[in-house]
Formats: sequence, C-alpha cells, structure tokens
Amino acid sequence: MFDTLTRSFQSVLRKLRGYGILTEENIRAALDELRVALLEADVQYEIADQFIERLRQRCIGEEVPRGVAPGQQVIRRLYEELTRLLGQARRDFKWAGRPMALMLLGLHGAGKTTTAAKLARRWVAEKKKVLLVACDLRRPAAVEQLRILAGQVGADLVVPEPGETVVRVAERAVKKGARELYDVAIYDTGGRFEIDEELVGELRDLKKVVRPHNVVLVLDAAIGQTSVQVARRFHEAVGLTGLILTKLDGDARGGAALSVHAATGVPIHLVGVGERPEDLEPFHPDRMAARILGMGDVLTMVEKVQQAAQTAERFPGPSAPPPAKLTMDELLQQLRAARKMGPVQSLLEMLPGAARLGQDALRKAAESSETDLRKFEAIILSMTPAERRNPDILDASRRRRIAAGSGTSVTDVNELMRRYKVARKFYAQARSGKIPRLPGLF
Ligand SMILES: Nc1nc2c(ncn2[C@@H]2O[C@H](COP(=O)(O)OP(=O)(O)OP(=O)(O)O)[C@@H](O)[C@H]2O)c(=O)[nH]1
Ligand SMILES: [Mg+2]
Repeated sequence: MFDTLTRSFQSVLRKLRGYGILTEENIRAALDELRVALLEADVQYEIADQFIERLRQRCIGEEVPRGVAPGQQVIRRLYEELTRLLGQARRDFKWAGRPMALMLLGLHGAGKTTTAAKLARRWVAEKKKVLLVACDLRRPAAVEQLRILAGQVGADLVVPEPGETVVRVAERAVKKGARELYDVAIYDTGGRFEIDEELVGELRDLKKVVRPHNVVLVLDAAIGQTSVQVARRFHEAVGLTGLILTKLDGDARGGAALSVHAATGVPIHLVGVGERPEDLEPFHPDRMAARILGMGDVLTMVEKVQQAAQTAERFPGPSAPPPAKLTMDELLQQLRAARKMGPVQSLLEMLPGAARLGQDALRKAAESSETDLRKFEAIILSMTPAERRNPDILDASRRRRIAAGSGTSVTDVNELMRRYKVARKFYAQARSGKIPRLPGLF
C-alpha cells in the first residue's frame, strides 16, 4: 500500500546519497519533497508538518561522524523519525485479568467482527480458552456472522437472547468468562456510519459492565485522512488503549497508518491484511518504517522463513535432529519449508529494492525461483539415501542417472550441487551460531 510513498521517498534518498557535501539548501529541498510525499500519501497536514519540523531540527547543523556520508546520516534520521511516528516499538495488548477482556469498537464496516475472529483464531492456536461476545443488536446478521466465524476458529460464543439489551448480554458474558475460567473474552460491538451520541452512550455503558483491559479501535486504513478525526473522537468519547488497522492489503495510500498513532498517542497493535481469519499481522513500527523507505522488510521475511522452517515436516522422520553437516535430506526439508511460505513473489516483494523492480520483474523472478525449487526437489528425490547423506560421491555417471530419473538435465543437477556447496558452508557457520539459518540461496 505504500508503493507511491516509497517511490517518492526513494527519489529523495537517491538525491541525498548523491551529495558529497550536504548544504542547508540541499536538506531543505529534500525536506520539502518529503513533505509533499507525505501529503500525497494522505497524511494529515499538521502531522506531516510536525514530522518535517522535527526532522529539520535534527538534520540541520548536525555533525556527521567520520566515515558516514552526509546523505546517509539524513536517511538514518528519517528512518528513526518514521519509526517514532509509527509508534516506536511493537506493543502487545495489556495482558491482565482472567479472562483478559478486550472490547473492539469502530465505524460500520471497519472490520470489527472479522478482526474478532482473527484474534480468536490466533489465541485458540496458542491454546487459550477464548470467548467471543456478540454485542451488536442492530444487525441480526451480525450475530450470525460471528456465530459462523466462531465455529470456524474454534472459539466459544455468547449471543443475545430475544429481548436482551447489549448491556445484559455483556453481563452474562462477564459472569460466564469468570465462572468458566476463560483466558480471553472478545467483545464485538456494533458500528455506525458516524460517531453519534447513541453509539457513544452504548459503548460507555458496555465499558462500565465489561471493565475491559483493552479498548481497541478497529480502523479501516482506506479511509485516509478521515481516520485521524475518527480515531480522535473515539479516543475522547470512550478512551482507547490501542488500535488495529484493517485493509492494509488494499490500495489505501498509507496516510492512516502514518497518522493515527500521532493523533491518539495509543499504539497500533496489529494490522489486517486480508479477509481470511489468518490475515492478521503484528505491527512493528521499525519494520514498517524500513518498508516505507524501500529498505525492505527483511526482518519480517526472516521471521516467516524461520516459522515455516519450524513447522515444516522433518525429513526423513519427525524426530531426526539436524545433522552436523548439511545433507541433501536437510536441504530438501528446507526447500519444502521455503515453498510452504507461500508465493515466492510475496517474499521477494519484501526484499530491499523491490519497489524499484516493478511487478513484471518480480513476477518473472518468482516464477523462475518456483521452477527451480520444483526441479531441485525432483533431483533430490531421485538420489539414493547414500547420495543424499553424502552428495560428494556424485560423479558424472551418477549425475546423468539422477538427471534422467528426475526429468531434468545434468546442468540442473550441477547447479543444485553448486548451490548445495555454498549452502553447506553457510550451514556450518549457522550451526556454530554465527548467522541465522536461511535457505537464502534458493
Ligand atoms: N481486504 C480486507 N478486507 C477486510 C479486512 N478486514 C475486514 N475486511 C472486510 O471488510 C468487510 C466488513 O468487515 P466486518 O468485520 O463485517 O466489519 P464490522 O466492523 O464488523 O462491520 P459492522 O458490524 O457492520 O459495524 C468484510 O467484507 C470483511 O471481509 C482486511 O484486513 N482486509
Ligand atoms: Mg460487525
């Protein structure tokens, strides 16, 4: 969603890098360009101005340490200020009480019900006992929607009985939560097209009964500048503790993500990146800043790779410990883990410089590495167990046999061997704890 912003930022960064000496003039021009980029991304203008002013104060007249290019120093400050704008550090919900009570509120269609299910799914997976509470009486379909989602994600549910008020439903849920020792209770409230007295009254009444540890505004990132007013008004009316931004997978320009923390002072906990229950990601201000600057969200990628590697089935047996030396079996397991991470393209997009490459180039790169992965897997599967354990025994005739057996060519087998040898070196270093273990060559 930050494509346009990233492109404008990168053009400024390129200029900054190019200067041998930075004058006040250069910096001012760069800051002006950055300000325009922020406004175009739909950042509220007061917030954009404050941001640029802070950056200006930090950059102008600053001594640049020896060995650091002046432009680089400015880029570093920009990264730091962006991280700060987005909330500085990752913040989890407040985990207190049993059950921990979390109230979701927001405008109509913001994604409250979907997000309630996403959160429930996440916590059920962590073996928590989760209760979903339907506090939306205006739309009977809303209760049905939550019922279906609760079933899908394996959470329990409290729904209104005929004639009950929202407050009454909540009272029942609070009792049930305490009596049956739930770990978490998520209260899904009803939304409106705008914040009015009735909605605020209802939310305040609910808050009195539920006494939530977390009061979280669910905010549609696509509403741009309006998000700042919405967040401020909800904060004033009910007192928020945090935010969840939804629809970051859409074509919004990013203004909401960049403005709402500054507008409210409360953290963005998570972001919604799709309609499915699994489309919820933790929000890391520093990673998001790096991503916006086009430095690539390398950390998120590393995490994904590691998670996939952990959950991937082990080969040959579930309890086999990783061997001391990289074998083809181990490599096969890592290749499968890499394929499990989902489309290679979405991983490539997180790499530094991806924004500059363009969609076409990314698609081609993704296609070719997916073909490679498939080929390499076939080749390894055509090896004998002894060859997989000790690939050094692969002479020309074995390679010909393997190529024929896997429907590939000797060139392909040679290419796999070449990459295997490089990977083996990394692997040895990783095992001695020097670098993270990554199937980065594949
Ligand atoms: N693409 C995308 N769609 C989302 C996301 N979160 C929610 N949606 C969609 O947004 C629409 C509204 O979501 P709901 O969860 O029903 O919104 P709500 O806030 O509960 O709405 P009300 O109950 O009417 O106030 C649905 O079609 C969801 O699938 C997201 O992160 N990405
Ligand atoms: Mg709803």
